[in-house]
Amino acid sequence: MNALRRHRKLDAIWASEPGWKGWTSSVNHSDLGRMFLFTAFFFFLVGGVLAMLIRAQLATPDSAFVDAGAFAQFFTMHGTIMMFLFAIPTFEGLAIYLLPKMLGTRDLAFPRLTAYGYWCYAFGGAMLLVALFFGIAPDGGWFMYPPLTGPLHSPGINTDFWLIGITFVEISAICAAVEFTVSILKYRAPGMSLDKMPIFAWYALVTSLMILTGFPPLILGSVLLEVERAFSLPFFQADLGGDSLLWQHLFWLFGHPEVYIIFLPAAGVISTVIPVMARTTLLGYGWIVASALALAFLSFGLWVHHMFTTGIPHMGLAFFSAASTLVAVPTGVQVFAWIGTMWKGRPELHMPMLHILGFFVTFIIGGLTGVMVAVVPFDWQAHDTAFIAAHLHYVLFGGFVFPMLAGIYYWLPLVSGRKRLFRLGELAFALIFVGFHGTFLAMHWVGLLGQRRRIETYDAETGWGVINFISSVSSFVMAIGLAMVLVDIIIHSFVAVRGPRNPWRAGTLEWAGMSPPAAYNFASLPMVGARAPLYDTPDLSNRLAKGEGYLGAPDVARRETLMVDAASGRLEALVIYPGNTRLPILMASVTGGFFLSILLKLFWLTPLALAGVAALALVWVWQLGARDDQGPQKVGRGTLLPLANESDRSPGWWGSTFLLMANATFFGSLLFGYAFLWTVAPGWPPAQWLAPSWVELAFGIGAALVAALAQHLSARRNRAGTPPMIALAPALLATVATAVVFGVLLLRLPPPDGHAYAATLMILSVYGLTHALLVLLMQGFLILQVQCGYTSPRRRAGFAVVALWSDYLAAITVLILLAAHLPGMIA
Ligand code: HEM
Ligand SMILES: [Cu+2]
Repeated sequence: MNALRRHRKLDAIWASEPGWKGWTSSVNHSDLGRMFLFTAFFFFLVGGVLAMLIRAQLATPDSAFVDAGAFAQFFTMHGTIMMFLFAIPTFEGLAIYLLPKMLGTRDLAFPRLTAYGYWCYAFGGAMLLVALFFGIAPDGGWFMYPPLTGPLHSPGINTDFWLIGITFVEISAICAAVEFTVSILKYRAPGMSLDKMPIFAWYALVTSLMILTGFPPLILGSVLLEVERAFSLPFFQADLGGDSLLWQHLFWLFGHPEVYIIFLPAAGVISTVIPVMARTTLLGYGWIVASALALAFLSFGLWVHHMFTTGIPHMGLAFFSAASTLVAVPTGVQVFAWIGTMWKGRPELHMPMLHILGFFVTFIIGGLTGVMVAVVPFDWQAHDTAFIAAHLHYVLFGGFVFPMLAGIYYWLPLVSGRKRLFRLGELAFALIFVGFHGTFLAMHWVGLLGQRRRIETYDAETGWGVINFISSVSSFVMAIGLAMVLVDIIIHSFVAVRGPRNPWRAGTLEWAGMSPPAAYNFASLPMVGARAPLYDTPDLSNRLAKGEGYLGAPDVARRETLMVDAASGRLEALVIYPGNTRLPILMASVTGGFFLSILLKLFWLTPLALAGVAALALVWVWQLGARDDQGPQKVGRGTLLPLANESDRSPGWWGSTFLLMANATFFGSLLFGYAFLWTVAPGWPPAQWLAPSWVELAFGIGAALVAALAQHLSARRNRAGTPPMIALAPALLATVATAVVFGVLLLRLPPPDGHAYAATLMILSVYGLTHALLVLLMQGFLILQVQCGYTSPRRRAGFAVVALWSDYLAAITVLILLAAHLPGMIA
């Protein structure tokens, strides 16, 4: 097959539908990555306009440009949009677009999930925009502290938009994180062992693991606060056994790691761009990976430094203060590795490099003020002043926006296949740089003079007028610069001339495909033997186009890629992807129906929407089944591989594993909340207990364990070729028994709106019941598959997946029942 015929055939298999249809049915990562980035930049614009409104209001003393209520919505929505609808989605979009190309594969692990995540993000973001448009946007600050945001002080719908919209958007972050983790570990080019992975993939892996463990506490917090607002269960109300500090703990358990979730991808861009611009290799690859891991690990122990002024015990203050200053160490390692890389090579000052220099200056200043506020006595002075707002912008703008601008200019020629025509970018950079420092140096200054953050006006006597005026004028200079970048990109996309394939002469695989990239990325998949394959094999692109790699003979019309061993990169299996479908957008709409039903208090709709999601999920999974065994498949270069779905460790198994990791953090945060309230909240222990029962405890734990064991037994029987139903039926029955135990627990609880104790137990039981029902659904589905001939000793992937979930159910059942019964028995 010649290169042109190969291209035509692959294109026919992989292309999205033309026109409008393609937007809603594409599951291709290049399309979805671009859609993510486009939407995220749109939100950056909205957030930027809000920032301009804030700065316009603060420019002069006694300003009456906007009133206090609107101002509160503006700063809340600015912070919310920038953190949740711009920064995280920009990382997601960039990684969705780039990762498969860098890793040498054809798509991410779960293409339909990519699309589902995008639509959840788009719909959730739209909900917040609607609120802003109608003037009913959230106004309690981006960290939403109760009791201000509780039912008593914020009775309107504003806060609900935040809690529900952000939870909806978070789904997309969890989807993307599961997807990146599995793709990076399992979907690489053969031969790419972990130590040959492009550095950006390492950062994306660490970031994804952080999302999986960092976002669930926030999701939990939002769920609890929304439940408190909608159904009066008191989690954060001190007079009913709750504690508003619980929110702060849950929020900052997420919020502090969030800063690194934003910074690490940016560091990944910097580590990718600097060596190429300096015409050398990255200095200290191993050290950089180690320090990224160390940062991730450390960041989870630091959340309390956002709460230094809440009356934490002195020992705690000392510990968290020391830990916070310690973060400077791994960050420093990376900064020195970057400087060393430039030292080693011969840096050229191309456009991306300008923004990297902007990053260095800004981020280092932000890091220094960060060490200042890690020192408790200073923080007591600076807390909630403009100084903190300025510090956070130095870190976020310096540590994220500048690197992303560098990344845009670096990868733009790849995306468009063109080269830049005018030198607009250089001027834009100068304006952004000067404008940024003018704005926020001034804010440090008035902060030290005592200006609090989030105030909408101040007296002329304060003497802050001139400084604020400088800040506001500078911010408009910055805005002009940012607008100029936009114009530059638009001109580039439509007017500029065709450029060479690999203009920066980079060594990583994303430059080895066509330019602009084809829907299938590579005509055949490379065998990788080095960290920079294009330096090793300069004619790699042509050889891949000629079909010298794997999967270069598209005889059957199906989307294929390879799966490898996670550590060594040895070939393991052939993966077949689903094609274009509108299932993801449909499922995201029904998911949206669920969230809307709660927002608008249309509770009759809630169970309908849930049933809809479950039904669509079953269709989704059913489509992956096969009626007969395929056996080993030819993947080119004389190699035979089994299908990924004919193994125990299928993509679904890997996906479930990491999804359960996020789920377990959610559950762990819930137990943490229970223990936290128990130890510090006023009014514990409660007057009224659940009547504890040894029988229930033993019966529930027994049932859940039997279910898990029988599930494993069914997998073993199926693999051995003996009928699995004999074990599946008891597994199903034992799961029913587990569900009944949770149901009984729910009915026996003291009134949940009376005390936080009963409220927390209620959430725990609902969590257990939901999981029992979920496992029931899976078992029922598996039984249906067995009955319809969709399983065999070879086609056994489903058994391992259900076993994983029923193990999880057993574990949480034990913990929930112990939490419910033991305290009462001991007391
Ligand atoms: C585009 C240039 C930007 C300007 C001019 C700007 C300006 C401002 C101003 C004036 C405030 C209010 C401070 C106060 O209330 O005292 C603010 C708050 C905030 N900004 Fe920005 N900002 C910009 C970009 C960003 C970016 C890129 C991020 C994050 C990725 C961000 C995140 C935040 C957050 C989290 C808050 C706190 C909101 C709150 O207090 O609830 N900003 N910004
Ligand atoms: Cu922090």
